[in-house]
Amino acid sequence: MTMVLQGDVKSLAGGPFHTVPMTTYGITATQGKFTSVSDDLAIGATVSVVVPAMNEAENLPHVFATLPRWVDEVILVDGNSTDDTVAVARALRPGLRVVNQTGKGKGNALIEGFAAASGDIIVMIDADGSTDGHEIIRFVSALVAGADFAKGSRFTSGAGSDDISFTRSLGNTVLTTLTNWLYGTRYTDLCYGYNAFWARHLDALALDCDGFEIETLMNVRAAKAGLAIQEVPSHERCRIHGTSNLHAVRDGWRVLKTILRERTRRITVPERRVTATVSEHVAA
Ligand SMILES: Nc1nc2c(ncn2[C@@H]2O[C@H](COP(=O)(O)OP(=O)(O)OP(=O)(O)O)[C@@H](O)[C@H]2O)c(=O)[nH]1
Ligand SMILES: [Mg+2]
Repeated sequence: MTMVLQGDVKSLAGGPFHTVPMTTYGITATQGKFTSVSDDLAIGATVSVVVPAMNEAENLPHVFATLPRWVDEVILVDGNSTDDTVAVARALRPGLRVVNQTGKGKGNALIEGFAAASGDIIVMIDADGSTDGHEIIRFVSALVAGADFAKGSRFTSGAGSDDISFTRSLGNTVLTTLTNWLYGTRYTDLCYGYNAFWARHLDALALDCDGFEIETLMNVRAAKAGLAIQEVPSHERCRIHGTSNLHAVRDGWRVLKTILRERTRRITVPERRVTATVSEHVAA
């Protein structure tokens, strides 16, 4: 049986359609087009994948190979790479959209990529091979089933990490616990770069930071905005080639400051606009 969500919900196999009003699920219709995303699920929402990348040319063949074919749009946000990141990405993925990041940092890259995305659902994954595109279905399923924000976790049932060190794990646990205490959340993982959300919530998230604290900011703002958040089990792999851009102490400090500052900070909703250059590439 194939379930069709984000549109009317229909049973497709073995008989007449049973249509359930979309409002039952608290979602609105997009258009009459449905995409089959698995043997059991078809969705009416479009999906954009935003990939921040800085010198990841060697990893992109692996990363792009894991992306499901039903993804509508892939946006690579290039952080002024000095290797062949953009050329490799374009060769691998006809129709790829490239955003040339105007600022610095992963946070800035994601914000500019999100602003350029046209999908109903936005998924963020890393370009170093640590996040597996095959898991996108889990995030999308959580969203079409009713979540506003699907948050990857390496520390929930069925999840894991091949990569996290003892020090990072300890730091993440402390920061996650502090966040849960201050914001009444029940997160099992705070600093993980695999999330997905409905694009319509971008204004509520009002993202405005530059660095690796972006994931924390998203998690905290989603809670402050009262979004329905669902954790999704994810298995983090090791970066395949190259070295991490994250510095545990410097970036941990930025995360801590973000958690504390957000307690008293009112969110000002910025105008949603594309500030970076976007170039389309269609294969000949
Ligand atoms: N465009 C852009 N991408 C960035 C920037 N900094 C990091 N990234 C990308 O963001 C993703 C995550 O960065 P990593 O350096 O792997 O950091 P991390 O995954 O948090 O840390 P590790 O677990 O050690 O790999 C990768 O795809 C990077 O290429 C940046 O300034 N600009
Ligand atoms: Mg990484």
